[in-house]
Amino acid sequence: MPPLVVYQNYVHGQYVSNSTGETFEVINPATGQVSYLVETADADIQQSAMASAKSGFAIWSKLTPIERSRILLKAVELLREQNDELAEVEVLDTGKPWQEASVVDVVTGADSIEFFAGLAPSIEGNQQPIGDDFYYTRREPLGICAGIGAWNYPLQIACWKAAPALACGNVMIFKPSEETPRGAMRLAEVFTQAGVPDGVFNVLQGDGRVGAWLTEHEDIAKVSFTGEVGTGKKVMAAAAGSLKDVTMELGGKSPLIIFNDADIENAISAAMLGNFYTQGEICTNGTRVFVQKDIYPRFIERLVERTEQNIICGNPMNPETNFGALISKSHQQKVLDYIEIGKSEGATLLTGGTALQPENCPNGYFIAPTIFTDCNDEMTIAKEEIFGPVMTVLTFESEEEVVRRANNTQLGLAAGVFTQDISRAHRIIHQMQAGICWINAYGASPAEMPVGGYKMSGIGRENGSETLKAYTQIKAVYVGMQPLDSPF
Ligand code: TXE
Repeated sequence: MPPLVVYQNYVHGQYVSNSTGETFEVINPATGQVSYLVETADADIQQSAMASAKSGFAIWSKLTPIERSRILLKAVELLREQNDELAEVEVLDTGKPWQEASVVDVVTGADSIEFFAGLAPSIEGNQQPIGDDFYYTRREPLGICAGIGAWNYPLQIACWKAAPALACGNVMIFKPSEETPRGAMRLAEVFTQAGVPDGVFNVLQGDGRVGAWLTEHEDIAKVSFTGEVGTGKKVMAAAAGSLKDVTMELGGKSPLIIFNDADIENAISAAMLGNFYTQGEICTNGTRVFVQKDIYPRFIERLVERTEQNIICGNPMNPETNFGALISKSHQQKVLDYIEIGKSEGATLLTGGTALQPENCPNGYFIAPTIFTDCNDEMTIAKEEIFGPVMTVLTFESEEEVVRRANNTQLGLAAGVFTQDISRAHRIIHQMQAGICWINAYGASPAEMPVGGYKMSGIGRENGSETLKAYTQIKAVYVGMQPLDSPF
């Protein structure tokens, strides 16, 4: 058995070794085998990353926006050139199918960097005459930003946080999830190859302790966090100590509403995408599927048919596979526990409900695509984020009823509606207490579109021109053109 590769922290344009020798294992979810080790960012690494970020900021923030844009666009070119290699890294770290990673993960990361690189030169202030005097404003960078990532889209999340931050002249120290360390490392390498100065994008490895150090550090101006609601609360509480700005991209339990007049095959595609794509590990998933009474029998019949016929679970690197492994054994168990709760609370298990052991990946963390019906809003599987391939189907009769029930949650990340009645589509969506909505679609999240949650699902946005403002601060400058008028 060859010795395991040991990856390190990326500081000031290179990999650096820690002093403690502390490492942690990373497991390939599809095989259950340890893929490699990673050195934890110990105190020495943390200090050097902060010093490196300061020196990187001194250079990067002095470039003109168009100079930053050029370098970031070079990084976009490199990401696209390395698409397949980077997609494989994501498959081996996350267990998601190659079929997805090769067309979504790197592409959507590169697109976000391209989008904000294009906006960078448009950052400008205002000027207004005040009599003979005048004032003007400057949009200035914040300084050192921290990015903290979740494990479901490692490279994409790192790109979505770095893109607006760097475009505005900030620098970033990024900590990926300890489950999926490599995507962010590869992004750091690409940034260096593209000419991003050392210290502008450092990557620290480790668990919540490294994340907490970043969140509490007084030299961090802003924290952008992606993860569970519970963790988000901890991050925000820690950030309060030094009054940091925060962006929070948290969990959801989003409604997908299907009316009687919906295109049934399209609606079923949305329900399956919104529960089984990335084996259900997507925060915006439409996991509460509300189906109007008349269409319900036909919807359920076709949904089960397509679920049992069209989902190919197995080795994620096999291009035929469209349904991969969950991130870890403990997460697999957590999802299986939710399935048991669903059964014990009286829901009907229509299909799935068990762990799977595909022939080509017998030791991976797989769960069959699972559908529950005869559900009610009080059930645990209708209220809590499961973050796995478990669909909860509910029925409704009227618009008023479904709007009330869909909104009856502290979460508010996403919502979807399927109907051919265009007025009803907008009427329903305008009443949804959610930040990311789809009409006769589900899941698409282009760089141009701002995404983020209402209520407990988050604060702030990622992507979209809105997000640029979150990475600059406004300085107002008043200019006196006359001798100062003073009573003293
Ligand atoms: O989150 P965790 P996970 C959500 C998704 C689900 C969760 C899954 O809905 O709820 O993310 O990701 C670090 N101080 N989204 O399990 O456990 C930890 O090391 C600072 C929403 O990874 O919260 C990891 O890097 N950091 C999203 C990160 O926090 C801490 C899209 C997240 O860990 C910390 C994708 C602490 N005290 C997933 N404790 C969206 N809305 O767009 C842990 N961490």
